[in-house]
Amino acid sequence: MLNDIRYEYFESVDSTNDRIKLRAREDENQGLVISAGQQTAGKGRIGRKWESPSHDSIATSLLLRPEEISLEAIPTITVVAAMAVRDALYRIYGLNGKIKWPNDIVLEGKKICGILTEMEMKDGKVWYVVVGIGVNVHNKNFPEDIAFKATSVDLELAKTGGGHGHREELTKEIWNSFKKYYNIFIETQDMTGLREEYENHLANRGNRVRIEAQEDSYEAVAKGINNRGELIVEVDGVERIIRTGEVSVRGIYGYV
Ligand code: BT5
Repeated sequence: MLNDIRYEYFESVDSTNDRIKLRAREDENQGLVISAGQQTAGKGRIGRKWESPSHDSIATSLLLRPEEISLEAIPTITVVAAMAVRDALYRIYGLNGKIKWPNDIVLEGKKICGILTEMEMKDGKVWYVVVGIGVNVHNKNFPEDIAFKATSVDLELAKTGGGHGHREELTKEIWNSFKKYYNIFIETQDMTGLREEYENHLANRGNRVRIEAQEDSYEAVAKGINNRGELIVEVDGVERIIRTGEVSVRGIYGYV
């Protein structure tokens, strides 16, 4: 169970995930959140870079110490976190995002949030887990390589009459929402209690997608997720399970 959440804020850090890791190794308790105004070395998955320019976006990470968790349940925490961000954006701003499995929230085909879950083992067990969330809030422009596929809260609100996001308010709403979903998840260590709601918000459900794995790339229809939070796709009438986060799932017309 995740109960109390404690917030710390820094103007600038390398990566909020890395800050949490340092604290975790110093035996900090579960529930610490570290957020930053800016990251100088924000990380995406598999060595990619995450842009979090000065005071435009949220960079926030949470320390978890799930007891007796199985290793295979760890990637599902990313899936749970995606539900929390979607929920928070909807509650505060009415922004009706879709979840692009496993770790993005998208609005009209553009990425507003990315999630990076990391963990460390000790004595053959999960020692701690870090859930890192980046959300674009005030960003108006993005670097050229991502401009076509990135958006922010303010850019989306501008389409529907204006308004601005608020980073602190949104950060707290995200983690409150995460607490709600995580405590449902942790009872069974899977998506049994969350799957239906998740699938209602899954981008590309029922549509053709391209699965891009390292050795292989093919088209499939996205069907939903299983209780482990893995993506179910169908290829020529046969179901396949997409397990690893190291594949990309793309709509066949562009990024989403
Ligand atoms: C992610 O990776 O989307 C995970 C991002 C996690 C960021 C948070 S911020 C707090 C915590 N501390 C960290 O150091 N990280 C976490 P991935 O699915 O691999 O996507 C990375 C790709 O997204 C990049 O290669 C770019 O194409 C694109 N990208 C980078 N910055 C972006 C941004 N601000 N908005 C939209 N897309 C971006």
